[in-house]
Amino acid sequence: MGFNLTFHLSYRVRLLLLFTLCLTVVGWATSNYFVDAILEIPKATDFMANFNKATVLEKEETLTDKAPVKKADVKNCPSMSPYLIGRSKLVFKADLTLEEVQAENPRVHRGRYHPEECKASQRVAILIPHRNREKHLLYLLEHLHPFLQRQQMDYGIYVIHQAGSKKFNRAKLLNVGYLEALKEENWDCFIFHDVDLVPEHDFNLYKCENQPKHLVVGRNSTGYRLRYKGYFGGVTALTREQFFKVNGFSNNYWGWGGEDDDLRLRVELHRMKIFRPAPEVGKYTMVFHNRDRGNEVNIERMKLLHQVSRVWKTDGLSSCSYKLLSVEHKPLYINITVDFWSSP
Ligand code: UDH
Ligand code: MN
Repeated sequence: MGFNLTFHLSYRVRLLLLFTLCLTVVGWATSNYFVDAILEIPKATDFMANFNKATVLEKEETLTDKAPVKKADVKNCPSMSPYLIGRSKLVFKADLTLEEVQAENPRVHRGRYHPEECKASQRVAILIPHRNREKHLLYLLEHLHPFLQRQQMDYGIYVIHQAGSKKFNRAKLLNVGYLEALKEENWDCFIFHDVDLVPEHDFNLYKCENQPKHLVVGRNSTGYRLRYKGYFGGVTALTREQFFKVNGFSNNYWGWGGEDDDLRLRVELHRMKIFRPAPEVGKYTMVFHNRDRGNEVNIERMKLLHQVSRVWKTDGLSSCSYKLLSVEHKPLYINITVDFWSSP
């Protein structure tokens, strides 16, 4: 009986041990499966994950800013830079070279600059859609670098170049600029900037507000008047979050016109209001040009504008596909070249 009981007990204990072992193995296998699954999600939605990380980082930064811990000796830049000079008469020299502009801007490296004397409140990416406008780009770089430095901005200039000679797509290039620029820096603010518009007044601050901003109140070619009520083209400033919220620009405007109105509609659909500087401050000179080949008026634009409220969620940053051909860090700007016609 004694022997029988011991045998019986040890049999039960062995059974229990075996059962526990099985449970451990199953538990370990499933936990590995779930960890793998979790690791897969960011791979699939790389951009979303990066964006969320960026947002979280910003929140943490704000918190640490408020904490009594002193991070560095560098003070925040004043709300009004002491270097501003107001309106200037712009001169465009016919024989200007890139080397001259480089020599004038020794403190710009790889397209970026930040003030040494203070910490700027925002990191600002200037995005310029471009094809076949080298002279305009040269004039813009010549004026924009000293202008932004007088404003004590922490900035980077990105030129997004469309490869090939098929229809131009300004809006899609700007979406690419946003996505690619965020891969190398957590920019707070984006300035979407035509290559031929040069700001005349340095009180026109190249930073973002709590509402999307339209900086071109008037340009020389239109008698410095707003082109039409609701015009939202030329140069605009949206924070990383404002632009993300509206899913960026539509990718479907090929040729000239409509994409800026589409962005305005997206902004209004999200109950945001457009902010503009005073007319005296929002003055630009447009370097003269004719209509480019490959950028003919888009006759589809009215049709597209009627469907914004239906399609904004699926047409924009979330669906912007392109083939990245190169990212070159030149001294005065970062050149991104993309192809829209071959698969990514
Ligand atoms: N862009 C290029 N290359 C092109 C077309 C457009 O770089 O081939 C970019 C550039 O940044 C330009 C922006 O897209 O500033 C907007 O295009 P645009 O300057 O052609 O548009 P805008 O409304 O002029 O200024 C339209 C043609 C006006 C003809 C006027 C004739 N007097
Ligand atoms: Mn133009």
